[in-house]
Amino acid sequence: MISSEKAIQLEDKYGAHNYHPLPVVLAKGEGVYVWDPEGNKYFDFLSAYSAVNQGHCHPKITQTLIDQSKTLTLTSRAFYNNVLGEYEQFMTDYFGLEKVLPMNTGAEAVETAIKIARKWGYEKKGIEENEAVIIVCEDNFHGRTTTIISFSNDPDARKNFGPYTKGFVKVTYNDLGALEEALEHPNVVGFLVEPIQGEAGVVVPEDDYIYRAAEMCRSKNVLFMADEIQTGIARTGSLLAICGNCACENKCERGRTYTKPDILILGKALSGGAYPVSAVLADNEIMDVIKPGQHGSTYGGNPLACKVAMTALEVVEDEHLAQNARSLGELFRAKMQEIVDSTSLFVKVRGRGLLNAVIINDSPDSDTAWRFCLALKDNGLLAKPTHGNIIRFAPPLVMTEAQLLECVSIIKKTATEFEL
Ligand code: IF1
Repeated sequence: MISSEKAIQLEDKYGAHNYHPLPVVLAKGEGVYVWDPEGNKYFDFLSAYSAVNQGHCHPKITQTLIDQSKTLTLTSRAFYNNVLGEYEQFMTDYFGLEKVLPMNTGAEAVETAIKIARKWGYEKKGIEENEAVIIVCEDNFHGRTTTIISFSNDPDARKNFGPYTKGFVKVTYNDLGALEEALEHPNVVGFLVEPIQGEAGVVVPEDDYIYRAAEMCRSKNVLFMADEIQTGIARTGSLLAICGNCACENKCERGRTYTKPDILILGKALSGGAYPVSAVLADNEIMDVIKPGQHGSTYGGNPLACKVAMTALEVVEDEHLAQNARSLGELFRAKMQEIVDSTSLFVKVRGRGLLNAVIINDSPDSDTAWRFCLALKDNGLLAKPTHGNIIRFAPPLVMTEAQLLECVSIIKKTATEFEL
């Protein structure tokens, strides 16, 4: 096996420099752990940006991948395959919407949702051609395609990638007044929102924000479009973050604060990290605006993806990952709060379920969060700064309480030793 040093050199020399990784090379993963080529073991506190909620190389998911890869992997949608229909039934049952459109990556699913919303706007709402508007939030992150970065306000994501796609207006996140005002515009077809803003630094809105935003959209005949790519699949302590505080797992009773989205966007942990799988769900009334030839993807809906996703979702249910994320999340924030109170390094811990962040007591332009992550790595825990002085903590949801407490002591030890 090549050394860490060699692996880093090769990426540096032959790969585009579109990332700035922490200097650690991962060669193996199992559950909540990853190993480098030299055999050092780490707790993974990023979970591939919340794609491996089910843990690294989950044996059931891996087995499904192996079995189906020996049977049939890709047919294209020029023909039917014997898994897609079963998967579509499974998905619509699981998430409670009538139809699903399968894609591969998160950004593709967001693009799909945008296309569906616009088409619905023209064909069902009677908006004049090319005039549809979608409301998005300041500091959103929905992916990297040309259209999606057109409505980003992150200069790195946008600058010199223009000309930009039109038809988006931005409102302040977690501000119902701003949304209400934007909804007055007669050409609005949808409101696209992250139930918790991930990339912005795990920004958790007011408890009733999502619920009320969806109600406001409904009253204006505007589609409520939930991007649950990062927050979904049990990450925040319920199957979907829009389940709010209801006590569901998967067979959810749809508690009082559950918000039914008009368009639900999923990706990442839909496959448990084994394969790129994304999906858009909506009821017939909305999904049926898409007709043959109007949207698709070579790999979307392939039998390998469908089988992997079904197993990945079964694992979420069988292993009670939403419940585990919920209870471990509460424990994590309580323990981290003690560290926040007893050291000067952190200002705040926030999050929901196992999607959490700590804010470092330094300017957003400082490299303190980066240096702290390097120190954490040296102590056996991998996390990554999001925006300057914020560190996201998002371990796989298969973590045990004992493992979580071990991680908290690593963070505490690192914080105590750390020189600002
Ligand atoms: C990268 C963050 C996570 C997402 C939401 C769509 C997508 C994402 C809410 C697109 C992707 C990623 C991609 C990753 C960094 C990352 C991220 F730091 F930006 F916020 F997860 F924490 N909607 N999120 O979070 O999905 O096309 O990537 O499959 O390296 O850019 P994708």
